[in-house]
Amino acid sequence: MKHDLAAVAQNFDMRADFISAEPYGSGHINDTYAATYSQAGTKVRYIHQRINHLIFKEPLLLMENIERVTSHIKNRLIANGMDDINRRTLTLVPTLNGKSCYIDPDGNYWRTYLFVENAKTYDEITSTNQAFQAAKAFGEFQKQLADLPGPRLHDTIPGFHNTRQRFDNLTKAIEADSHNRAASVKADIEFAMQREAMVDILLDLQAKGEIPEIITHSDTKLNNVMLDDKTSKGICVIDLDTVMPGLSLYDFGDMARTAMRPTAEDEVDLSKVVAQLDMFKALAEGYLSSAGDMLTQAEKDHLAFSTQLITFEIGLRFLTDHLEGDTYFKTHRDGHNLDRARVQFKMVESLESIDDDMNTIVAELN
Ligand code: ADP
Ligand code: GN1
Ligand code: MG
Repeated sequence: MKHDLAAVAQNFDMRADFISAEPYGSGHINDTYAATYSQAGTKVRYIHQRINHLIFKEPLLLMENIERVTSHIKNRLIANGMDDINRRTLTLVPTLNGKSCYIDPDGNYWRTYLFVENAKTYDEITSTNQAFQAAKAFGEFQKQLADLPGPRLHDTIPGFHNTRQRFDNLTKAIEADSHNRAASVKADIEFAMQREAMVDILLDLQAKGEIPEIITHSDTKLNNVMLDDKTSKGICVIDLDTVMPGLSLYDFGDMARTAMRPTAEDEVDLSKVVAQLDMFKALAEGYLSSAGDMLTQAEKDHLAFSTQLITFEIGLRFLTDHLEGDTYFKTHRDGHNLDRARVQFKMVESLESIDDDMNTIVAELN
């Protein structure tokens, strides 16, 4: 293990005895550990997480966002008389001096959450009901935050979903070609270049005031929502580092990117990467069932398009990282980011081929 979790744990107000910890989950950004404790003789788990501060450059501002967001959701749940509150939103465990995170001697930022038990995240979708429930939960999350009081949330990564900027970053990486990889990915680059027009569409609509800025999760991949083991419902939206102002369609598109794909994100057999229309229908139904009344007509009209755009955007990001020498996303093999980029691009192609069907589904639901 890269870190001494027993030492980290001592800095939090655990009121329990540390037993062990192990790396947990398959996130690409932070270092996540599941730790087991003994609490008056009973075994309980917690999540300790090291925030990747090379990516999130202002961890304290990020934590301020998370504190505001989780306490707002908690208050709403209480006001609505909900049960099981500590499983319905992330709950931070404070440090011994009452802070939301602990900075270790090496300058790492650590936080601790209650472990959401009896629920799981899924890297790959297994049923249309999962798609419905995940989308409903992410829609509810947007709704819960629609009346967040106080100042605008911090942009934890400025321009995170600015698709024009993401496209331009790829262009710069191709020009710099710092790892001499551009020649070997000519076809992938060409695929991206042919689709440049796509990247300005939502930004232009936003500039014209046709789609509003709201608070979004901004990283709505399927494994960022925990589905309850018993009911299969989306019990808890997690990974709140990127909760910030954005467009509702970023969240919808990113859910579809992962839930319409029948394979892993890094599948190497691209013939298996085919967008699943039935999953799109379930996602649209789930999302509209919770967030539908917040959406403008222009947002509804672009639900199908957003799936292509965000899938394309993440493809651009993986390809850029491949060209830049894999400095952003965690990789586990050579060419990992390229494999991931190719899966996204194959999905874009597949989504383009069913665009009419997707728009028909949305029209029927409205
Ligand atoms: P990353 O930003 O690296 O993706 P996440 O916050 O998504 O990190 O955490 C990684 C994984 O850890 C999640 O996909 C989930 O399976 C698990 N996880 C995170 N927080 C909790 C929690 N509070 N309770 C249970 N599991 C969690
Ligand atoms: C990262 O943190 P994680 O693994 O849930 C990334 C997302 C990408 C995703 C691709 C902060 O999500 O934007 O869509 O990988 N998060 C960040 O799988 O960059
Ligand atoms: Mg995650």
